[in-house]
Amino acid sequence: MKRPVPRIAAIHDLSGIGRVSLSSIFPIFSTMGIQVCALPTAVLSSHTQYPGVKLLSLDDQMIEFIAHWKALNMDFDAIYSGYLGSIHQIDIVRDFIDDFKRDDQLVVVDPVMADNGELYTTFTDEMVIEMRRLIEKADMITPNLTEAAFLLGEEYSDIISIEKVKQWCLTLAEKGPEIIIITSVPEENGKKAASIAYHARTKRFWKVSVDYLPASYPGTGDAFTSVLTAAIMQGDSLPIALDRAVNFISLGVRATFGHDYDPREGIMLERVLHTLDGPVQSSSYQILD
Ligand code: PXL
Repeated sequence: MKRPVPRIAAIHDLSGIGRVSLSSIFPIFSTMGIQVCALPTAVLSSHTQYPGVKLLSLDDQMIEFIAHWKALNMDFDAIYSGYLGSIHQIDIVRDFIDDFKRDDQLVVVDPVMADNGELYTTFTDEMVIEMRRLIEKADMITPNLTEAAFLLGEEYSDIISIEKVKQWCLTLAEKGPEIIIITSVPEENGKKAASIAYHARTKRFWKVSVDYLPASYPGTGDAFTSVLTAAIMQGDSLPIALDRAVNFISLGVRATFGHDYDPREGIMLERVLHTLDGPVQSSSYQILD
């Protein structure tokens, strides 16, 4: 029988400072009526864009926690992985997906590893190669433009045509995932930022664009994929879920921008979370041919 409250296994880090990973995943999924079961990959004093970060990677504990979940016969309506604390964890997550796989389940891999053309400080070229193996297991992946370039071994440039992004989506879909979403695609000389979605079964592309604001907040990718995934779990179509996710982030950036504030803390989620408590209000997606 269908659960009254659907449940997702979230394989992400817990960072004490800065709204990334589990700190934003919990409030977003809870507001959207979905229970989060957290499998922490690492505990950090802050996310990695602060200097002097202290990181505890939880490889051994993950293996023990997963064994406990198996003994409890846990099952999940969706699985969602993000920031991983070590290269070894990529194999742990691959095995987790195999062990907990169900036919009617959504497996989301956000290949968190890079932004603005550069790998995050804790990531190496070897992890990029392993991440290419992890996305094969996913139904849906949500790389930003930089991560898509790393996954494909392509050169990153912040000037890229929509045609080329569509081609990247097709190549990524050949690796296994049915849904590819590439975010942070600059348009109109950087005046707009687009997110492109491709659904391999129906061979359709969608795009949602918003005005670009000159600010960058860590964790927006985690919040984006959380809203997108929760909306799909609630029954939204892919383009409507994309629309909700893009517009939620845009609202969060606008609510934050203009405050005298350290951008490393992330968007002020608490000021906009309530807008997620209800069905879609407006929509602006375009179908690409
Ligand atoms: O949202 C990306 C992210 C997640 N987790 C940690 C990070 C970052 C980005 O900097 O450092 C620990």
